Amino acid sequence: MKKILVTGGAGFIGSHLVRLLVKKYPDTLFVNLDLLTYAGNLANLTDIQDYPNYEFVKGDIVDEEFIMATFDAYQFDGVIHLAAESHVDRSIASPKEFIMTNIVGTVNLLNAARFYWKDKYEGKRFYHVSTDEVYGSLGDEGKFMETTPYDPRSPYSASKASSDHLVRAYHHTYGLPVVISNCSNNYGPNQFPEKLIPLIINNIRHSKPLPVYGQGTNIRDWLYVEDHAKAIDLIYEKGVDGETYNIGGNNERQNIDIVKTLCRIIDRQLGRPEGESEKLITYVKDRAGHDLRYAIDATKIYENLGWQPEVQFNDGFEKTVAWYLENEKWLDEVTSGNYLKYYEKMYRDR
Ligand code: NAD
Ligand code: TDX
Repeated sequence: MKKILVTGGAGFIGSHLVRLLVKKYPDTLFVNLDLLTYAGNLANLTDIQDYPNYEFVKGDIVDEEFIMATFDAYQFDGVIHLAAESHVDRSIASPKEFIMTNIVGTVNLLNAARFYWKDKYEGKRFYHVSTDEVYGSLGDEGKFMETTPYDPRSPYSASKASSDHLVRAYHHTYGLPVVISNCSNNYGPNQFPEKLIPLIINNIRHSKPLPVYGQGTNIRDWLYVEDHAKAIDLIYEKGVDGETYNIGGNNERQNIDIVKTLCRIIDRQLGRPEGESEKLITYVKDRAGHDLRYAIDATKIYENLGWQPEVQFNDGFEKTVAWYLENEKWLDEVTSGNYLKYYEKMYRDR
């Protein structure tokens, strides 16, 4: 049986990807290796936990011995690497964990793949799931292409840029068969409510202030998470070794428009008077080094592999809001305990 290691499969994107892969490829074993940090949650995967081609292993990619032992035990044919510290604000407050997990953790996985594949790379593949933030910040014009020079500006994006470079270096130096994708902002169910969209939904639900950084005019290119998972599957199956693919939603929005749209949809879905939630919008101190605009040119993946987003933004947004409102238990569980401390620390003096 073919065996694929997915790291970070209990997180937001990872859980959508693991679900897709486990259901689509019943003859392949998918091993989900995840440390279950604050962002990892096995409740995201209850529907597939008993599938015969799925296993969960709890562990830390920074722990070299553990990674080598896991490769030794399973003899993986491929790796899809998503495990990461993923929140920009946390990277500003505390960069070191980002260096450890995103850089050292990635190197541990690369070394293990190299060691166990012993230069016999037929049928093997190492896939690094990365971000458009490695390209830096755009002005009013232009989009990120695969050829755009790297210009990371936060500790998070610098750590992801660094791991991208290391993945490419292992390809050029040792011939490791790698692919990389750089994706824009994802939204959808199961996203931890430190990120803009679920945080705003949760605050509207509790009629708490809605913190908008700066003027709210920064722009992100939003993609529904299941479209990202489908792109990862396609790149893993059909991408060319050594290549990078940009993935994006062709769907640029200012943050303030995202927040106002959420207010409107939630007021309607909860039967609140129109305009009620918009009163909660509060402009707060800007994020340090806040990138102005991200936008992806996804021509390469469209022309070479035939991928394009399937979910329209309006439909994806309605579905996303409905999911959080229907899954209050999930939201309540992840927003209790340490989350309250995190929120207090990040937003108290803003
Ligand atoms: P997430 O924070 O929701 O999940 C990260 C997962 O990694 C969690 O399950 C966590 O427990 C696990 N993890 C963290 N440290 C670990 C460690 N040391 N060892 C093992 N597991 C560990 O992140 P996400 O939003 O699902 O992002 C997944 C990947 O996609 C990341 O690499 C991120 O950089 C990239 N990405 C995210 C977005 C986005 O919009 N969220 C966009 C582009 C790329
Ligand atoms: O409370 C908030 N208020 C606010 O105005 C938060 C949490 C965010 N924002 C702004 C900052 C950004 O301009 O909203 C925008 C989106 O912020 P995040 O959800 O934190 O995402 P971003 O910083 O754009 O990074 C995301 O996309 C790329 C993911 O977190 C990364 O993991 C991914 O690589």
